[in-house]
Amino acid sequence: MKPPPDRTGAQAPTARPEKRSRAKRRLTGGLGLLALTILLGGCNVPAFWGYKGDTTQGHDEFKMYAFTVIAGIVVGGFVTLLILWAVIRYRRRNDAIPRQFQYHGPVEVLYTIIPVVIVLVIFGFTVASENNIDALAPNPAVEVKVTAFQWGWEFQYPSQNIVVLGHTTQNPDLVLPAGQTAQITLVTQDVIHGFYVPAFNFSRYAQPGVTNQFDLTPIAKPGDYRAQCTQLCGLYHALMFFHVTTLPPAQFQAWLQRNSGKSFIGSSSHLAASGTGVSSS
Ligand SMILES: [Cu+2]
Repeated sequence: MKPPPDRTGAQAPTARPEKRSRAKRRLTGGLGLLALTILLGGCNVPAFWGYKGDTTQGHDEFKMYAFTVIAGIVVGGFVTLLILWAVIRYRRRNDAIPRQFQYHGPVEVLYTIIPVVIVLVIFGFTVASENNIDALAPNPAVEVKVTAFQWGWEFQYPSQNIVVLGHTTQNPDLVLPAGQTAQITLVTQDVIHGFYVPAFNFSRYAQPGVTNQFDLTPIAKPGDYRAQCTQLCGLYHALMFFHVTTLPPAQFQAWLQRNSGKSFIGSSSHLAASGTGVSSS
């Protein structure tokens, strides 16, 4: 179909190219400023209502989350600017019909390529983050076998032959060294359970027939964290709590030595004996 004649082209004012280049400069300057703000602010990324996580692995997850939110803000902001620009720049000024056309090849190629590039970049960062989070240290400070069952948890320290067991109303403690890496081997005795420490920003399934291994490197500041099963696993799922207690490395080693070969049920009599002042359950 033949396009209707261009009725606006004849009166293009001479000042327009200059105006356009000024607008372009402003847009480029604005985008540059935005990028600079993000780059400079990179040292202290805002939380965006997310957990930063009290482990190295949790921090990595948080960084990925923050990066994705920032990417969303940049893309959303840019699209909003483009919409506003189009609305204002091409608003109806008179009854003249603007130039009519159906296709704009370069723009269509651009708005296909840019989202694909954005998705690929986010994918790349996701893979890198996952690899960091799932990486297993060759020499962890301690190894713990965690067994989930209906309805409780067993924490076993194979090298020291220590067992901490807890179920329903007797919440057990998972004792870890603060600032050092613990390697967890997670299994289930029956159905699917979820190993979840909210403040660690970390969760893993305990699946029948699957052995999950991961590292947790808590922050150097000792702490006491509430944790729970996140998979509806039967009648007393709601009682499947446990605690994670992180001790300074020297105190942790003392705890290991003192309790070597011992078994505990439920709360932290073994911790109270260590004089850490940590209480649980
Ligand atoms: Cu469970």
